[in-house]
Amino acid sequence: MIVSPDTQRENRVPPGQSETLKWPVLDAFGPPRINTAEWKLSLSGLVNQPIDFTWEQFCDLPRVKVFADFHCVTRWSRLSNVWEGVSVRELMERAGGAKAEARYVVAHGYDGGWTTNLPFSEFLVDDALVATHHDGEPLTLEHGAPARLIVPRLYAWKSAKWLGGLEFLPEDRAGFWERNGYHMHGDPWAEERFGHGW
Ligand SMILES: Nc1nc2c(c(=O)[nH]1)N[C@H]1C(S)=C(S)[C@@H](COP(=O)(O)O)O[C@H]1N2
Ligand SMILES: [Mo]
Repeated sequence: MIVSPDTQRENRVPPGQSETLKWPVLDAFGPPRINTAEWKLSLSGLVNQPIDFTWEQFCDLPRVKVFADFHCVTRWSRLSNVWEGVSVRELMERAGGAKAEARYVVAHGYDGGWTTNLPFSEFLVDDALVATHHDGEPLTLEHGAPARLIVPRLYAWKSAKWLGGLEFLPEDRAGFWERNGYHMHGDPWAEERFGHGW
């Protein structure tokens, strides 16, 4: 099991957050219906070998478990989650690695073009994965099934549910909430909730 470094802090609840034992559902448009026969996960843009995984191909990849906390910008934190899925490092290897110019990532959801952006250096870390399971159970549709991105070190809105694509870019490009004022980076320990111009 990979242990997310923030779970080893003495105080695991970032400033301005409160612990919740429940797991609230938050999204902009509600869940899309995704048929795994049609599902794909595409890695595109600045990777050496752009690739589309079918559901079968994705399920055949080596899997990891990650122990991590989950911090929502609406001020709840759910501690001690066990996520299971495919590490982003594994996915990047299958795409031949990123090109040197790749500096940012845009994650695309299947929910009507929803996106979120993050720095590549925050994405390619040991505790980031594309998860299919949470605490030993398959993800429910409302929490992002069949597969969602999990980036534990950033606020939860960067963890795209219903993940369909990862796009690698030379420059930052605001996603859905970021265009509406959310922070381009989103570090919960620095309370990067809202960005410039908010
Ligand atoms: N595709 C997609 N992913 C998304 C969202 C969304 O609207 N669409 N909302 C984000 C927000 S704002 C949060 S706080 C987390 C919430 O995840 P949860 O509903 O599993 O708690 O999902 C994030 N991922
Ligand atoms: Mo959120």
